[in-house]
Amino acid sequence: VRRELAPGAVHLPDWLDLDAQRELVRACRGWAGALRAARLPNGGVMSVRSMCLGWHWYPYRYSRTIDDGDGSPVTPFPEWLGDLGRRALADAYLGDAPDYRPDVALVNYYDHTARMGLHQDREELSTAPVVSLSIGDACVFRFGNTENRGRPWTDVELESGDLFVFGGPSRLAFHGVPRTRPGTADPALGLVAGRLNITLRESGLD
Ligand code: MD5
Ligand code: FE
Repeated sequence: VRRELAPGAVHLPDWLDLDAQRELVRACRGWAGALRAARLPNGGVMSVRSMCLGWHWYPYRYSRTIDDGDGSPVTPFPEWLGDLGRRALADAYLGDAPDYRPDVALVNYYDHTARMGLHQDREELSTAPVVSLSIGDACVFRFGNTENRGRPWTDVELESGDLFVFGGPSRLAFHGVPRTRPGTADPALGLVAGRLNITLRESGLD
């Protein structure tokens, strides 16, 4: 199945088979020590815990070192994730995909209380698509418009193994995760609880 929610916004449910999902859980487990709740400029703390590969993101910029933490270098972006991103784009855009060289992955972990408010992803200098992979508990994903945080939006259920690609006119759409669906993950994933989301991006930085 391939659903185009808006121009450039393509949902491929169940794109990753169970083995591929389990591999990603294993990889994320190796990186999990770097998960942290980012602090917002307004003093708030994000409920989603996240870590970065390639470039470090914190509200609202990229750096090469963990500038909102201990200052250590960011974990390198592995080549195999770039290959996965290129396969994702080719499938979502039916082969009509640009040369895609993602150099950032953001790993988001949602426990059963975590949410992500509506926002745009504007820190990247590249206009290339964002590839989003979901693993674990299902969630409600809110896909909004490009103008503001208000309506119209469309709520979509994202389940474990789903791929979503945001490119073209949808690249700067407001989006968020108003809730997850605790306990819906397949125990065979090896994820004890919660939801993982991995996004691949081209930073446009060097
Ligand atoms: C998540 N993560 O499920 C979401 C999925 C984030 C974030 O939003 O910034 O880490 S990524 C959804 C996304 C990315 C880029 C553009 C659009 C959606 N979009 O235009 O709707 O943790
Ligand atoms: Fe986002």
